[in-house]
Amino acid sequence: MKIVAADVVVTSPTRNFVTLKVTTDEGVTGLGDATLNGRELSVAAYLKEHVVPLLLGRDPANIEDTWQFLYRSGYWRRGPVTMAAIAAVDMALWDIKGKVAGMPVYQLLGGASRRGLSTYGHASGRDLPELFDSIRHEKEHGFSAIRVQTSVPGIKALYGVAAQAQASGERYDYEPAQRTALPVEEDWDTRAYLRHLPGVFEAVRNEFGPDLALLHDGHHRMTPLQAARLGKDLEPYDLFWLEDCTPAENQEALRLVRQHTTTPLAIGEVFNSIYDIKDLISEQLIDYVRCASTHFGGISPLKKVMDFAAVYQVKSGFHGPTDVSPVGLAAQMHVGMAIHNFGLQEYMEHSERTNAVFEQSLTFVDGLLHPGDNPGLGVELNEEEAAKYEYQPAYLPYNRLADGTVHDW
Ligand code: EZ4
Ligand code: CO
Repeated sequence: MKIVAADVVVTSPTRNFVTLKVTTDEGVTGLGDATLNGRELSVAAYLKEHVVPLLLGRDPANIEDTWQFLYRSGYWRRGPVTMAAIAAVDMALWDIKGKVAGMPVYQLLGGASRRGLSTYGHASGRDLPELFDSIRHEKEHGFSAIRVQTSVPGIKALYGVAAQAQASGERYDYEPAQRTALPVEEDWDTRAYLRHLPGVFEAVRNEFGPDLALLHDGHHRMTPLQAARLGKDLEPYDLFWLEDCTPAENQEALRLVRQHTTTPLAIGEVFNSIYDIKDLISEQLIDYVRCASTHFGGISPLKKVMDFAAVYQVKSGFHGPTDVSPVGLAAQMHVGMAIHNFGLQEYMEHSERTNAVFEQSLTFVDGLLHPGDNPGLGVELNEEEAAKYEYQPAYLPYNRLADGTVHDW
C-alpha cells in the first residue's frame, strides 16, 4: 500500500483545529490531529510545505520508520510545531493500520486493560456558592474526579474560572479561557492566590466529603518554594493531583517541591518529547504524565513514555482540553485503554458543532470514557461540515503583575 495524498484541513467550529488526512492508493484514509492552540497555522504550514511531500509514495504500514524518518531527517529536532506535525502523521498511520486490520487501535497496542477510562471534569466559581453549584453539576454529569479552580479576591480575571454563573440545570463554562484576535491581558498576584486557595479546598472537602477526587491546576505560576508551600498547605484536603505548579521548562524545580510535600504532582501538557520528562519520571519527582498525544509526537511516543513510566509507578493523566481535537483525544484514549499504568483522563466535551465536523464512536457512560470499537481511531472527518468554518485568529490570554511585569499565564 502507498500514500497517495495527504491533505491539511483547518476548520474552526467554535475553535480552530488542524487535521491531517492521509489517503492510500487502496482508498483507506487516516486522520491525525496537529492543533497547536494559538499557533495553529504554523503547524499547518510545516505539514503542507515540509512533511506532505515526504509522505507521498511511502508505505503507511511502517509507522515507526516514518516517525523516525521525520524526526531524524529534519535535523532540527523537537519543539511544539515539529512534534505536533509528526504527531498528526503518526496518528493517521495508526488509524490506517487499524482500519486495514479491522480493529480499534487499542487492540493493536495490546488490547483493553480496563472497561473504560476514568475521567475528570472541570468546576469553577467566582465564590463558594458558585463553585459548589458547579461541582454539583459535574458530579451529576457523571464525574467522580473534578478539577477545582476558583477566583481569588483582588485578581480580576483568572485562569479556568467561568465568567458567569449558569442558569439552573446548566453546566458552568468548563473551558473559559478567552480566545481573541489579539491576546487579552489578565492580572495575577501569587501571594493573594496562596493565601486564598487552601481555604477554598477546605470548604469544598467539608461540603462534598472525603470520597470525591479533587484536582487543581496551578498553570505554571509559582516559584519552586511557593509551590512547595502550596503543596504542604493542601495536604489536609487530599488532592488527587496538583498540576503545573511551576513553569514546566525548569524541571529541576520539581525536585524542591517534591522534597517538601506529599501532594501528588502532575506535569507535561506543554512537553513535546521524552527528553522533557525522562528525569522527572526516573527520579520519581512526579506522579502523573500530562502529555497529550497531539503535542508529544503521537501515539507511538506516548505509549513508549508510559511504558517507561510504569517502571517507576508513574501513571497517565493525559491532557484533554478542547484544543486537543476529537482525533487527538481518540488517539490518547486508545493508549489509555491499552496501558497498565493508566491514571485518569481529562475530558472536556467538544461543542456540538465540533462533533458534527468530527464524527466519533466514543461513549461516555457513568464517568467512563471509551473510544468505541470502530476500526482505527473511531473518528471520521465530515469535510462538508469542516468547510463551513474558516480559521479564526485566536490567541490565549497572558498575565501581568500589578506593577506591569509580564508573568506566566
Ligand atoms: O491552558 O489547553 O490543564 N489544562 C490546561 C489547558 C491549557 C490549554 C492551552 O491551550 O492547562 O486549559
Ligand atoms: Co493544565
